[in-house]
Amino acid sequence: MSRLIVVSNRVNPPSEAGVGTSGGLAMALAAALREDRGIWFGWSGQTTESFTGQLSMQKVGGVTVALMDLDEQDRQEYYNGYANKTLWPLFHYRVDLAAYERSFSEGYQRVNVRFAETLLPLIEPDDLIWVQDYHLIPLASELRRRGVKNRIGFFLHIPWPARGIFTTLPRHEELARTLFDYDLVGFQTEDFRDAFADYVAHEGGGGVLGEEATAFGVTTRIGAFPIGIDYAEFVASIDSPQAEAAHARILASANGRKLIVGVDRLDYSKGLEDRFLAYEQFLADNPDQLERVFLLQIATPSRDEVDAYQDIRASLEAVTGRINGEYSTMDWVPIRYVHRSHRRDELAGVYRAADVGLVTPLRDGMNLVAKEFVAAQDGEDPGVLILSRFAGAADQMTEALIVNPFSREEVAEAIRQALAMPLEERVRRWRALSEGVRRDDVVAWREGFVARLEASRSDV
Ligand code: GDG
Repeated sequence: MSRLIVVSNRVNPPSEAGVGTSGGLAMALAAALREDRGIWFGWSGQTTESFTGQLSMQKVGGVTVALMDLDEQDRQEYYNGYANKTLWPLFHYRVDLAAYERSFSEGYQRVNVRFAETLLPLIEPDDLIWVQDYHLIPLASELRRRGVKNRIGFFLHIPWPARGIFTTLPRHEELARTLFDYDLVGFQTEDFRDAFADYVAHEGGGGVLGEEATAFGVTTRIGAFPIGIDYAEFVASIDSPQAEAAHARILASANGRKLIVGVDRLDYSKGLEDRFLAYEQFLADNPDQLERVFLLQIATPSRDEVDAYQDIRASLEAVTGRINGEYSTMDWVPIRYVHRSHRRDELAGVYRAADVGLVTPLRDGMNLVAKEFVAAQDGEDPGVLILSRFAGAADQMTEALIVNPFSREEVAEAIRQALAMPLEERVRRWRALSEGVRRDDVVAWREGFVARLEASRSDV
């Protein structure tokens, strides 16, 4: 079997002790890399005064990790710039927030060249190369330009937007063209794959036939590979002392009140402000529920060097303060807003304690929190998942209460319905959901993608 090289912007394999803090994606990729003596290559997260191109190789949790530093200008133009101020907002339909600055696209290109040149000496003829996410779309082109003939796959973790949105990107054809230097391009859902196919047909002078996409005179293979969580690891973490402690602490502080939980990176795509307003609507519509329920929102700090993230933080704090000011009583606060990161196993305990999981992003590639929430429930007395139709996860998780996150009325009504749902219906919905989350886990995702990539050379 070929060796696997995973390339991503940041590299975060689980450390020996790390079940508590590392993510499911890291766990699943690490397992593959350990099995196949692979390499995980990416940016260290550190910057130096000028770029050195030096590689630091280390073994972390049995995985060979190859890290390079970038320089400060790279961080500003590539990471904070093109990745997080141009592509992220655009691919999440926030054209109003997308910044088009020439220095950003130059920085993006420069860093992709740096990735290619630094990675090049590590590549052996039979390696499979798997590039992750929107930071590195042009990487295959830069590798091909340097003579790399290996099979290279790409997986987009975020949505592929509708054609009318993507075409607002200056020089969008150039970016789209670089995807055709991959042997396989994976999307989270059929919808995103179809949006890409639509773009290709209208803007690339090509079309899609089955799994083959042709545009700009080149053919590649495309497919939907919905990502999952590391189900086994996540379920096991519920029995950890940290999860049990978090669970007990919340139940004690809930004082018999029902718990609605949200866990998200503090990001405008996650729809937190709309969520809070919908919850306020629920309180206004259902006065009998006052003091009987509370919303715990964990908003993990994220990208705080970017203005839009500082703005969303300020406006959320204002909305929380206003709602709490209006509704709180001496011993009840309707929203507990926690702007802090937590251990992964603590989060498992938090989900487990909840009666309702409120997952209402305005746009999301997949949304793993929805899957974690389901995995963490007690099957005898499960909580109810409310899920945005604009999360990729809604495609698979049809037994959730699916809502339009832009409609306060609809989300407020779903909260009411979830809190009132009889045990039998909760169990029935949860069984269907948890079966899917267990089966379509992150290992299935990784194996499905890698197998398709291995096969791709011979048949395109
Ligand atoms: C992107 C796409 C796609 C959250 N707070 C803490 C913490 N988390 C963990 C959650 C979950 C993960 O982070 C978040 O994953 P999501 O899928 O919800 O969202 P993004 O970060 O936006 O991820 C998304 C994903 O890529 C995978 O393809 O699903 O659509 O946007 O696992 O539990 N983990 C720890 N501490 C925290 O405070 N340890």
